[in-house]
Parts: sequence; C-alpha cells; structure tokens
Amino acid sequence: MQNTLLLLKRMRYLLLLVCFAWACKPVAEQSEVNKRKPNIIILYVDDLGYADVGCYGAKGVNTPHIDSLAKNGMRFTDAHSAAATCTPSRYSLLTGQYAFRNKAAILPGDAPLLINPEKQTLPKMLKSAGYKTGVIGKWHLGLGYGRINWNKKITPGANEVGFDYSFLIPATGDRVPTIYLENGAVANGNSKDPIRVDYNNPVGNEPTGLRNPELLKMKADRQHSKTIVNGVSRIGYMDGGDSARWIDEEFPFILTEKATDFMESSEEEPFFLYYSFHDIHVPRVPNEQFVGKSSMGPRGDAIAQVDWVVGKIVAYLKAHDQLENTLIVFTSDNGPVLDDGYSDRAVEMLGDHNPSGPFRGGKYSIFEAGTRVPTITYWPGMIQSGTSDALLTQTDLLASLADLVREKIQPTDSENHLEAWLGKSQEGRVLMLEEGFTLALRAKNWKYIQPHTGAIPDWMANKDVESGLQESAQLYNLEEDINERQNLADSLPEKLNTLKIKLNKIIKNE
Ligand code: NG6
Ligand code: CA
Repeated sequence: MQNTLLLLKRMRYLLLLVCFAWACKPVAEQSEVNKRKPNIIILYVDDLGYADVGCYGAKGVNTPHIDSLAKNGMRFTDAHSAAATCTPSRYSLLTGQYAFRNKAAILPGDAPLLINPEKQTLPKMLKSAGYKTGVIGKWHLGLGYGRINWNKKITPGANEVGFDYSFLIPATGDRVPTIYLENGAVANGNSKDPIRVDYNNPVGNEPTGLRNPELLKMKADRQHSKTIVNGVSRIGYMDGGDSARWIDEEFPFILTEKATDFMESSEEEPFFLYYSFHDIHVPRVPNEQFVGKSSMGPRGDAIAQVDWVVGKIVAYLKAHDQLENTLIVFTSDNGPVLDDGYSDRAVEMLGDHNPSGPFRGGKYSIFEAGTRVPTITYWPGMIQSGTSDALLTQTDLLASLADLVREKIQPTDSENHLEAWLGKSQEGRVLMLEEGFTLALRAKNWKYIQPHTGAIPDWMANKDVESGLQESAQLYNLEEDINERQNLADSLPEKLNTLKIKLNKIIKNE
C-alpha cells in the first residue's frame, strides 16, 4: 500500500514536469503540434459573372450551397480575376505574376506549357510548406513543348509546375482533344486507337459540325464547327481515342469523384486542391439531373450544377471532420458571356437576370465586369461572416497564402493581403491592374484604361462598345459612375496623367 502511494506520488510529479516542459515550449511550436496547417481549396468556376449566383443577386437560378458559403464566410464586392479571359487569369493565379509579362493570351488546345517549370508557383510554394497538391478540371495553360503527341506521357505539364496529382481537361470543353489527362497521360487511352489532333487541317474522317449539322445537339458558329464529339462540334479536328473521349454531361460527377479521391488520399498531410470547373463555359450541356433547374436554359442549369458540386465538396469535408480546418476560396476566372459560340439560348432565356450585376462589360472586356467576379472566402471559426469592399486580385493569392502557411516567396507582382482575404481588414490593394485586350489600372475608385490600338479578334463575343477598347485613353470615377459611362479623360487630364505614369511604372517593373 505504502509503495503504491509512493509510486502514485512520483507519477504525479512526473506528470507535472511534463506539463511544465510543455508550457515552456515556444507558442509557434505548440500550435504546430495542436493544429495541422489548414487545407486550402480554390473552387474556380469558368466564366461565372459577378451576379450569377444568388448571394450576388442572381435571378432565375438558386445556388443554396454557394449562398451558404457567403452567409457564413466573407463575400467580396471588389475582388478580381487577374484578367478577363481564362489563360491569363490562371497564369497569374498560379504564378503571382501579371500575365502581360509573359504575353499570355487564350491558348489553342495544343499549345506548349506557358509556365516555365523553373518558376515559383502557388502549388510549389504550398508543397514546400508540406502540402499535398492537386489540380482537377480545366487546365488551359498549355502542355509539353507544343506539337503534342497525345499517345505518350505529356511532360512538362501540371505536375512539373507543382501539382502532385493532376486530372485535367487539357484546354477547354470546346477544344479538342476531348479527353482527360491524368498525371500527363490520357485516361482510358488505347494504343491501337491513337489520338491525332490538328487545329488547322482535318485529320481522319470524323463528322464535323459544318458537314453533318444533323448530328448536333446544338448548332455552333464556324469556329466551333469542327470535329463532333458527343453530339457537340468543337474547335479543332481530332481523330481516334474513342475509349478516352469524355461525355460532357458527366463532368460534374467525374471531376467531383476525382476531387474526393484526392482529398481522401491526403489524410496524413494538409492538401491544396485547385478545383477548376468546366462550367459554366461553353459548350453548356449540363447533366439531365440539372436540366430545367433554372429558368434560363443550359447556362442557368450549369450554374445549378456548379452549386451541386460545391455542396458535395462541403459535405465531404464535413463528413471527414475537415470543414473547420479548410479555407475555401470560391471564385471565377473571368466575367460572364452569354453567346460564346453555341446556340444554347443563353440570350433568349435570360429573363431579368443580369450576369454582370451593376457593372459594365463581361468576359473579354476591360470594363469592370470583365474581372470583377463573385469571390467568397469561407473557413468556419477563422473567417467571420460579412461583406468586404477591399480591392483584391487573385494575383495576390500566392503571397497571401504564403503568409498563411509561413512560407517565404521571391518578390513578384503578388502582394500579401492575407488579412483582407480573411476578412480581418477592409484594406486591400492601393493600385490594382486589370488585364483584358488592353490594361487598366484601379486606384481606389479611379480607373484608367489604356488606349488600345491593335485589332479586335473578329470572333470575340462582347465586342463592340462592351469590350471597353478605345483608341484614346479612358478615365472613370467608379464612386459616382459604377457603370463606366462618363469618360473623364478630357476633363481631368492631371488625374489621367498620374494614373498613366503609375501604370507605366508597373509595366516597366519599377
Ligand atoms: C475563344 C472561343 C470561346 C472560348 C474562348 C476561351 C471562338 C469563336 N471563341 O476563342 O468560345 O473558348 O476562346 O474562353 O472560338 S476562356 O474562358 O477559356 O478564356
Ligand atoms: Ca473563362
């Protein structure tokens, strides 16, 4: 008895010692032990306009899952994609560098990889902070060295710029080849049925939209009227790869399954998931489960489909007890477009829905709606619910997330605005670049648009006045003129000049 008591006393002493040692540990180290770094998910929708979801004023479609992120997280009113089209936006998101520095423009489906594998990237930064990194969905940043042989492993690609796992729509849904690439290799390929792709000349003998319109689910313009796959004519010609061809209507299920597999495989370490939707880009062929879910036809139904995916990802996190430990950034790669080449009745069925909200322009445009996109950050317990007017650009996610995970980065165009992204501060950028077919500079509520002298591509939707491209400079005061109608360039030459000088400094990297 005596002995047992002594032993118990000693054990208590030992326990006290351990507790004391623990209390003396540096705070940083303790939290390291207590908490693993948060998972980070970027839900990147394609061509989703500022007001295309309920919490930003959508009419004709319900988006309960996205609205719930906004209700319980931070909803931004002045957050921007880096550019008004996909490739440059994604380039800046992943590299933290302005796309014009690398002359990034919409890429054909067989273009070489646009990001130099030596370059610092968002996934590489997170990898070195201990993250498992994955990209699932649309890529559109080029692959290999050009003149791609689709029948061999294609490298360099997403994996070489920092993703441990990639499952890709190589370019866009409207471009051949209509196959998935998993870690650089065609998924479900067959060496006896090799894939050939050509953007200029027909390959093989497949039907095309021009020759066989009777085979189409929906008509398309000339540019989108090449090889027909799954009843949809595409940009470019393709032949072979029958077993590997995607079915557009399956995108939400296949991509979400790959995303959950990826999250499941990362249970040991924090993960970074770049979930890059095909929706709501053309061709819009939502699954029958979503047909009629909106009053706006395929474009609205595609928004309902996006919302379903968001619900699935959140439900997965909840079921795996990861919701409180995950930062979700929900946003879009550029503003909205209605008719982008296919007759899917997006214009006719719009009703009183206004995809651009109070802003002017849309996809391809240098006016606000080109880049001002719905943006929500959500992290239960860490992000308060609310609305923020901070001026933000996706170019800054590299530096801001580096701060979050305490990684050092090399200086680039990316600025650290972590506090604003987490809704702890309303201060965002002082100066912010917008890229379209020309450049614009935001300085608080002022906006300068650089004159544009080149030609406007004849295929471009939202062209004419909505592109915002003019041969002379434009200056707007968004505080009084949110719709960019009153060009003050002539009446305020000094203001114009100050902003012009500031933009030129950014261009010259001074
Ligand atoms: C354009 C396509 C358009 C879309 C866009 C890229 C035509 C007429 N238009 O060239 O349909 O694919 O490229 O969109 O071909 S983005 O969102 O990936 O930037
Ligand atoms: Ca896009």
